[in-house]
Amino acid sequence: MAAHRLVLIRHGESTWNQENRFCGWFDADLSDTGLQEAARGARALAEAGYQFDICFTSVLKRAIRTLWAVLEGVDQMWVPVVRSWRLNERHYGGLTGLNKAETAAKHGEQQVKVWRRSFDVPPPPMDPEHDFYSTISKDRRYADLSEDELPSCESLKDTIARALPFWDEEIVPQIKAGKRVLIAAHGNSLRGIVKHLEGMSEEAIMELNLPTGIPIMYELDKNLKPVKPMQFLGDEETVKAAMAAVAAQGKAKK
Ligand code: DG2
Repeated sequence: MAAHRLVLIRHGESTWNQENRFCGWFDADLSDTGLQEAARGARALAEAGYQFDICFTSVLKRAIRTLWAVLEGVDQMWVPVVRSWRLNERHYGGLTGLNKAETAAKHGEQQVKVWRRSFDVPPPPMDPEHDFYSTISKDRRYADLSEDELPSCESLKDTIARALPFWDEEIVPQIKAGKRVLIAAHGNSLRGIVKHLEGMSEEAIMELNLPTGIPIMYELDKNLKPVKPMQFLGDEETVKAAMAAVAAQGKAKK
């Protein structure tokens, strides 16, 4: 029997998803398609009668705006929201801003898959000469991070290591207190949470690609173990196509 329900949503398509660029901690906004995806996700939640007591998101506007669109769509804009850099997308280091297909043409699709989906291989670090170094590393939203906390690149393992303390200390107590929780975050920060929740292996998580803007529902037991596989609130064909499209972003253009 499920004791709790948890809803996760990867933000709608961002302008940099649309341009197929590695985004990471760059603060790209939603594209028009992304806004529509978020509104569609909200409609699915509204039609199914979902209610939330508390929401969590990153400090990046593509996730925040998705959350706004969802809360507007379900008419629950009053629900408290907690933002944390610990739910940010993984930091894509020196790859930030590069086109994924062009990077695959240059370095090979296998290398790009390793950078995108391996568990513990980080992308090359972002050095101070990088075009987006100051924009990201000197942003005042990260002023309170210690030198050790502010990354120059992150593997999925690193992303999980900084997201888990927030999950354990801030999110878990809310779920256990019976609060209905919604988390709006990113492809890889959510893959990290999914890996943790499901106890997935490093190999299995490599193959998981989360679609943009489609709510994912978990039914959890009292120890927060899923009692069923994740359920997408969207039709099967759309979900499959969206997941395949994410996987294909790392292919070189023919
Ligand atoms: C994407 C994920 O993050 O990229 O940083 O480019 O979820 O914030 O759009 P998101 C990025 P992939 O790991 O799927 O290449």
